[in-house]
Amino acid sequence: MTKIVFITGATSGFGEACAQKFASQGFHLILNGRRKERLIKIQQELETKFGIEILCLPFDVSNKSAVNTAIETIPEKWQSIDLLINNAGLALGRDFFDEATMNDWDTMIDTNLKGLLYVTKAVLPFLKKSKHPQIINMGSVAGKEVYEKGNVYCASKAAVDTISHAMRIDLLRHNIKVTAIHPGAAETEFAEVRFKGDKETAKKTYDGLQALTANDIAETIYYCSTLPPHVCINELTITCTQQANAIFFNRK
Ligand code: NDP
Ligand code: 8X3
Repeated sequence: MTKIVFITGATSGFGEACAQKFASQGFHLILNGRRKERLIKIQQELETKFGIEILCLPFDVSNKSAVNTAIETIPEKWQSIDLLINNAGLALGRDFFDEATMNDWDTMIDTNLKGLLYVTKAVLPFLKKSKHPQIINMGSVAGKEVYEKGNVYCASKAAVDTISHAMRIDLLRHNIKVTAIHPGAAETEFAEVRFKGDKETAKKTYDGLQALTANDIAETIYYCSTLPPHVCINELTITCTQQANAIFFNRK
């Protein structure tokens, strides 16, 4: 088989855009997300359009045994994974530290950090067999600067930043590239999830901004993963022109 890319959180936003981009370039895909029906729809669309093959692996990345079972039982022909994109993640709530809920905190830490660790650990035995293995972790500008009411989401993404550096160092001896991508505001389902279905509040996130799109991120990830074998982008921060970092915006 040609190259295989494993994408977590592929049912919408950055993950789905990456699936589109890599499929259009002839890669085979393993797609994860909890919403199985969306995965199947994407699979049917991309297999028909681009003549590539897709394996759907619907599981919750924060469920350690579900992660291990799904990945350990990947059919042999799908085991030669070259690129893992750890993208699944979310923010839940935008509340002061003293007013935020413990459940939201647990879900963010379990998904954004522990989920990334579980998936990576399970996929690594396959990645190590690739000639040119790479892991791309989805961080955020929220992991670079803390903003008001960002508390645990920011902390979870700061942890992704740190663990990406750690992986780069510890996996160096296996010649595995590790790249952390830190995007600023991008218009996906992210804000709607954060504000728990409140579309009006979600929309305000992007008021007066020409925000990044999911395609901007997919193009960037594709670039980072198709460089010559001796070149590794260790981390990359990307924002729209109207955003300087997690705090400073020039909204019109
Ligand atoms: P979306 O909400 O559009 O996509 C999130 C994806 O993650 C979905 O496919 C969702 O699938 C999946 N996901 C969430 N929880 C789980 C879980 N427990 N197990 C498996 N999959 C899960 O948001 P984005 O595309 O914007 O977000 C993708 C990543 O980018 C996240 O890590 C986010 O923190 C990060 N990010 C987003 C930014 C933005 O402004 N949009 C900026 C910086 C970083 P399903 O619900 O089907 O499980
Ligand atoms: C998503 C970007 O600024 O909303 O990670 O936290 S932000």
